[in-house]
Amino acid sequence: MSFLKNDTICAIATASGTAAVSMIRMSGKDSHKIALSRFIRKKELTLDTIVANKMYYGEITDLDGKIIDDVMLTFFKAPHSYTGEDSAEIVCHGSPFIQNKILEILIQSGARLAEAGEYTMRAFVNNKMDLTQAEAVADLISSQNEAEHRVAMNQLKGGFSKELQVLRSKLLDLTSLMELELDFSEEDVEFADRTKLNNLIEEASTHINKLTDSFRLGNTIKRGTPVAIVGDANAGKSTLLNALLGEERAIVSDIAGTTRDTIEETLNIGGKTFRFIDTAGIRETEDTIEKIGIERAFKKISEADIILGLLDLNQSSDTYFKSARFIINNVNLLKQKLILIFNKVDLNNEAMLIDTKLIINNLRTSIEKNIERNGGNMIDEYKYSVTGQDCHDIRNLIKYDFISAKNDEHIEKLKKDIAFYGRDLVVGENEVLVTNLRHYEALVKASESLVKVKEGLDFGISTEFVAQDLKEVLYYLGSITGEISSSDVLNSIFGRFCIGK
Ligand SMILES: Nc1nc2c(ncn2[C@@H]2O[C@H](COP(=O)(O)OP(=O)(O)OP(=O)(O)O)[C@@H](O)[C@H]2O)c(=O)[nH]1
Ligand SMILES: [Mg+2]
Repeated sequence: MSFLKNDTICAIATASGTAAVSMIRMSGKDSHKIALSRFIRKKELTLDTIVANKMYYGEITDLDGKIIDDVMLTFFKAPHSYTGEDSAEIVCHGSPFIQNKILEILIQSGARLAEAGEYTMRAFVNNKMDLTQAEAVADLISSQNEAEHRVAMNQLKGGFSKELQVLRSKLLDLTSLMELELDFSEEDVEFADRTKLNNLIEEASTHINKLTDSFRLGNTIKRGTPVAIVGDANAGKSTLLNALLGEERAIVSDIAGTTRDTIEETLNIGGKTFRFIDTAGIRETEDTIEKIGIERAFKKISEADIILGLLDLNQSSDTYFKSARFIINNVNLLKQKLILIFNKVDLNNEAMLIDTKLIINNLRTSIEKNIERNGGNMIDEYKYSVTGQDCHDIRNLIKYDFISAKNDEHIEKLKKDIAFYGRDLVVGENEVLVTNLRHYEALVKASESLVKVKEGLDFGISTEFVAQDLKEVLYYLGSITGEISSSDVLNSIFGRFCIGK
């Protein structure tokens, strides 16, 4: 897609198919002329008599003068339009034939079919919106629930851009303080007020961290609560994913190491959206590809809100308790929810009768250590509550389930536990959340550069170098709003839009 073209583009803006009415839009310097050339109404209309933002009723004709449809035509004058250019919108009857015919007529009269996202891209190029707002348009179109809609709307209204502006102005203060020092460096004076500098850095980094932290919730809203399915090879993880989804999504086999890459699927349980991630079984291996899969599994564990730790009852109890402890050692019980699932009850008649004392004895030390390690209070007595089928500890840190993934046994009960741990996603009126991976990554990079700035100052490194790191921070922030952007980035963003938007 070219970012400098100023020819006239056209597209059907409404969904494809038959509808009561449809809208065809045109944008670019010739859009008024082209629309007028095929439009007839009782009182003649010319380029000079057009009134912007007013709907005109009339007829559209083809190049031979044959009437195609009764339409409503609206003209917008630059810069007061979505794209910032002269543009026109034709509302016609929603037959696919009419829509396509009108489009064809516009193309025959000199317009060109728009590429995906080209309207919004033009809006961006003409400074009608920044990149975060342009991306919010795509989010808004695809939003499926209230929280998603709210976040996209806040972003579209410039909430996120404003946050970034505040951050930017803090950093610019910082830069000017430092540049002052650079100007005087010849005279070997330390001009800038170090306390003030440090305070500004502190403020900026708190601000950036607040935004990166919001990505966890933001991403959950956009893609569902992440639930990682982990455990030993052959524990039945892929079988469980299939059982949860009710379809044969992942490959299941009795060969250990079947799943190598992670598989993700979204599922709605009790009105909440979850994103299940099937991972490679964790085991010692020399296989390079499997190793990469296992590393990914660990990464997915750290990113998940809920962890389903799958234990294989077909193994000795020493083995599955060892696995359980291993899983506990790799999660943060104060931030993440863990469901330990004893699988393959069909092979183990005693399974449902596993003595809760046995579980406590085997896991208590690991659980207490986990809580301590993550800065929580020790629980004096790690107590269980077992009521009928429901087994969990009194603080609800871990729930326990006994299932047969293969035979679909007790899956509903497990789903209930998952739903229990799922968060209600509520977003405040003007709350700004980072939902976009591109923004998140840029913020993380900005934050890393800011750490370098701080270290540089602490270690008394020449201001010149520190200023360079500071420029990097500004660069990454600028890349979010699009002040600094490459055509590759822009193409990948706008390419994801539909045609007509
Ligand atoms: N009897 C019984 N077999 C099961 C159950 N769940 C899974 N299996 C079997 O266990 C074997 C391994 O299942 P998978 O789902 O591929 O296990 P996995 O954990 O995904 O294995 P990897 O991808 O290799 O890590 C298969 O032969 C399954 O049929 C169960 O509840 N009962
Ligand atoms: Mg598998």
